[in-house]
Amino acid sequence: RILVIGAGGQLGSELTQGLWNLHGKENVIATDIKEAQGILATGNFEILDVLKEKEFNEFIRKNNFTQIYHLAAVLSATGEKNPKLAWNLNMNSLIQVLDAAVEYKIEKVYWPSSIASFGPTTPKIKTPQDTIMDPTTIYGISKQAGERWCEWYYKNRGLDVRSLRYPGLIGYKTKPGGGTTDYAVDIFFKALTDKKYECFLKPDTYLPMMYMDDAVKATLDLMEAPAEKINERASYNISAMSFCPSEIAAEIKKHIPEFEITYNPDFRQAIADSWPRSINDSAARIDWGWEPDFDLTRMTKDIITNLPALL
Ligand code: VAH
Repeated sequence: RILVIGAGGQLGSELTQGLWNLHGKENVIATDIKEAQGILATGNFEILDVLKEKEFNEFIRKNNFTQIYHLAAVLSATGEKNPKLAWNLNMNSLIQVLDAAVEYKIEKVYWPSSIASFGPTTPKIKTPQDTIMDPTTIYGISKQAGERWCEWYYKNRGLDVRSLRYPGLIGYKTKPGGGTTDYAVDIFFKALTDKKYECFLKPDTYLPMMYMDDAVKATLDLMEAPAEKINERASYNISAMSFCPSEIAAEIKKHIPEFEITYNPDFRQAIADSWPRSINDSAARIDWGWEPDFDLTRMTKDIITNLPALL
């Protein structure tokens, strides 16, 4: 039985569906702090607040889970406005999940890290798997610290916990979730409804990105790989493409010629400028066969084709 914490979020809602396909709907319990929306409501769903330690541990004890996917977090931009909330949710909930996983002998745990673990002095082009990490956001600090906690629990408690440093994730099935890379999600909603978008980043702000379908595939491939193939127990670099706002706008204009983008950078520009431009994910490709399916052209076509039905 599989537990998903934070199933209602941008990644959670699509990863849950990937887990249904892989393990069967009846074997997945999706949870979040508020009622399920849309397709999530068609599966096993429960209200669960990971920060309520007693109830959480009781829930784990009585459900004999074999895997836990801990996705609940506050993202970078929101975290800068609520630093204490971000640290408490992102950090304390992870430690609690790791502890419960050891106590109740959970076979495998998944926890997402992020390119936000990197900072301004990290090499920006083809950022290496092992390199300087000086994150400048509370979210990034919680991801960098979380990676160290995961490695510690693997080495000192024998817990099979696995992690990916996601780039910006782009999915159209949920609204943007307070991330700095979420301009690349919002731009599609605005292109289809208003045919224009005011971007909060500069036109040439390159960031590593990945379509949600590839993020789900990577996560399931990582979790299904034999333990002996997993050589990174902090978190794996992973990416599919890098692009900037002017490039994704040009790609959208191929489908919606009258689409117009304007630029009005805000506090999120400094966050984006502290992150890598591109990622070296050769370790993931070598260790467990990572290979993305979607580039900017294919992703844009897929979203422009499928999003209208949801609007
Ligand atoms: C954010 N989407 O923008 C997340 C992600 C690399 C970015 O961590 O905060």
